Amino acid sequence: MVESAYVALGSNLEQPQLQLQQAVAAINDTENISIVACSRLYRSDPVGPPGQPDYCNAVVAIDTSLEPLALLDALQAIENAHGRTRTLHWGPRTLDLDILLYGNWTIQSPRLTIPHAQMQLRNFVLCPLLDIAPDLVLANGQPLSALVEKLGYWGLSVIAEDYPWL
Ligand code: ROI
Repeated sequence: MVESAYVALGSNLEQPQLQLQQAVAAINDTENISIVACSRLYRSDPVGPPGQPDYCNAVVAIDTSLEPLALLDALQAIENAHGRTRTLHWGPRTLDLDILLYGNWTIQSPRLTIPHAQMQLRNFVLCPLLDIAPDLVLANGQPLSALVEKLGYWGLSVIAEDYPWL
């Protein structure tokens, strides 16, 4: 059974744009995952502790036959390969890969919450998501476009319309 899912990418260390380009390629190279669409690439003001570098953010749509926890394992393996360590809460990171949506599934487990718990509050997630899912309606019945209108593009700028995967 193939599901469509959305994955958010974020990085603010060690050449963030390159991290994201390599991550998209790594996701697509993973068995049982293929990239269907990529958002534009954004620079974003950091949310969280001050004094961190700006972030690079994007969202990709994937098709996958992996179950949610297997997908999480695969994405965490890519994060780890990019030198991700989990230290400071909301601190800087080389690569963050978050599952936003997995089909129409709702999951509340210790390792995974779907839809992603904070996605509705974060324009650095919703604005790229809107690029590739303009007609998406969230589980609570709110159209994504209305949420983006409410949050705005504050603190965000587009740095690439499209980009080669590396
Ligand atoms: N801030 C921005 N702008 N982009 C992110 O991807 C991001 N990720 C995080 C925290 C630390 C909350 N801040 C962020 O995990």
